[in-house]
Amino acid sequence: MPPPIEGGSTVLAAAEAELLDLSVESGRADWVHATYITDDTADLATRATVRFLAATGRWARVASALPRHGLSRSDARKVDLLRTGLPLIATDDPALSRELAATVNSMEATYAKGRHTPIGSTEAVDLQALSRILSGTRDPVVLEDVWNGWHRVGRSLRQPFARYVELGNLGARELGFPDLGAVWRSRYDLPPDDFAREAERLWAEVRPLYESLHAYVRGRLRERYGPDTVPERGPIPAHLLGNMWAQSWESIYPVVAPSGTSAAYDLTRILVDRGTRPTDLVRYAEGFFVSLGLPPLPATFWERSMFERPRDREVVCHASAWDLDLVDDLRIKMCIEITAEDFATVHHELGHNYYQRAYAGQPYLFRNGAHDGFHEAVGDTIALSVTPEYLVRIGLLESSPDPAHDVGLLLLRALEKIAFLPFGLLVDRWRWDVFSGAIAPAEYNRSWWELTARYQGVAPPSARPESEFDPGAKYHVAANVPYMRYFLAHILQFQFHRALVRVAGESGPLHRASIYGSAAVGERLRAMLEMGASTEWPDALETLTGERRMEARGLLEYFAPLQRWLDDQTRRLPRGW
Ligand code: X8Z
Ligand code: ZN
Repeated sequence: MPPPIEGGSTVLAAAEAELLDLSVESGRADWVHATYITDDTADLATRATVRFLAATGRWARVASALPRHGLSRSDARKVDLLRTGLPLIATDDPALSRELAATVNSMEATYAKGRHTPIGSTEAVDLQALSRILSGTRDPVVLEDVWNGWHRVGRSLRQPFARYVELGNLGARELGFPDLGAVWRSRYDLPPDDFAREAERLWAEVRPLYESLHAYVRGRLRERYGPDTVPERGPIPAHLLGNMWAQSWESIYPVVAPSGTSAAYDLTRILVDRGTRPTDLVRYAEGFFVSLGLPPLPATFWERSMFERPRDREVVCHASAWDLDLVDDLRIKMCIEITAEDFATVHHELGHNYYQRAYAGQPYLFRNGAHDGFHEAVGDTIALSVTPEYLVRIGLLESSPDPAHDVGLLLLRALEKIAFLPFGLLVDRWRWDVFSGAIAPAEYNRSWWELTARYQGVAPPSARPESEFDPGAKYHVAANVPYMRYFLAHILQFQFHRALVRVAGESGPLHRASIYGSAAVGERLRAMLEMGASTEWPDALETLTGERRMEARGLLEYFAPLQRWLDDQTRRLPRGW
């Protein structure tokens, strides 16, 4: 037999060198397209994507043919990552590959350019403006109009989406997968079916808490909007939950907050009153990472990032974090608004940047999160430490509110995090079935709302015909970004938080504990981040938490005081839908 180990490593080294180069080229073209959408930038981005995807597919085929038994553990892992590491797989046919990449780019651009003219207005406005109305208005007629108006954007994505599903599956099948959804599920160091069960296991652990929150919120909305608008036992109308996708409900906190348990402070108000600018918001977030002993962001981050929506051109406003040279050309692209929500989101995005920077020393194929849920969880973990005491320490709050207000703070946090869980799960439950063919194009919309009803207990304001395409009104569906990562991150961030506050030597309830300023936490975090995707994720989890399984225990412990309170509040209310 030839010496396969040598051969394997040589092939992989050649693959990594070429792919690093093409990935940087394609990333730069994507950046220009996302921050300046025109037909020309779309074309350039598509060309670069096709080159990169085609090379990845070619190397995946070469590497898959290597004799597996001769590969080191690390090389075998690289072969798996070559096959499954990207959310899109090119087909062997260059024309079809090009069509696939162009379709995804154009769906993302269509989404980014979506506008609606609200009733009573003469100006067509973007998603952010519509979201502001949805979160700040309580007139159900206005809410329904805004909700309907944005969802109309999904309609034009129906045809291209169906084509993208066909083409995406084609590439997946050429690599030996049944469909693209199976590729997405196979990135978790588990057989794909086991992973689907793992997600359901985690959901079952947190579902009772979600049902309590749901029952409570439905009861309060019923008091506000009346029994004709909000049913006693059925699903909650989606347009009343303060968010376009009913995925997190923190903006209706003022509607559902019980008297006497206000959240004790309004971070949005504080930030606005102080004249905070978008870059200041990012500085706060950077300051947190620096307090852990991590280095400040490079000067180029501040020069090259996009922090605000430009007035003169179309951009993709959906927040994202980038590493353009896969070393230290870190950037975020975001249309920052001065709100508590975006305060949390900048922490989220910088979590990506600090992860990217920490694993930059790894070989190309390991420059990634342990799994994608880890990548999404890092910044959120930091944001969980934005406690009242932390805000006092950085001078945003004068004094820490009385612990009697904790139920208010926890309710606010639950509206953000617990409300999200079923949504985080259902988006890819739906896409997995779409890719597998279990859901046919003629059933796209019906099946979407069936899952929404089943998992979230939420319903559209009125019946949605099959001529609509409501999944397309969600960024990640339009832009081909897998979504299960966010569900996992919403569990993991509490597991991380629980472990790290102990490292920081904090005692007391989890929701009051902050890791701010702890060098010991910084060391622990860095050790995990630097591993990138070089080993199976349980190793990374163990490095950070000492545990090898994803567990909802941290989340349940964090919200335990709220769970007791909700159970008490909802004793006489119906549960479920
Ligand atoms: O897309 C994001 C981030 C960018 S990775 C802003 N998130 C999901 C969403 O907005 O739907 C964060 C939470 C869930
Ligand atoms: Zn993210």
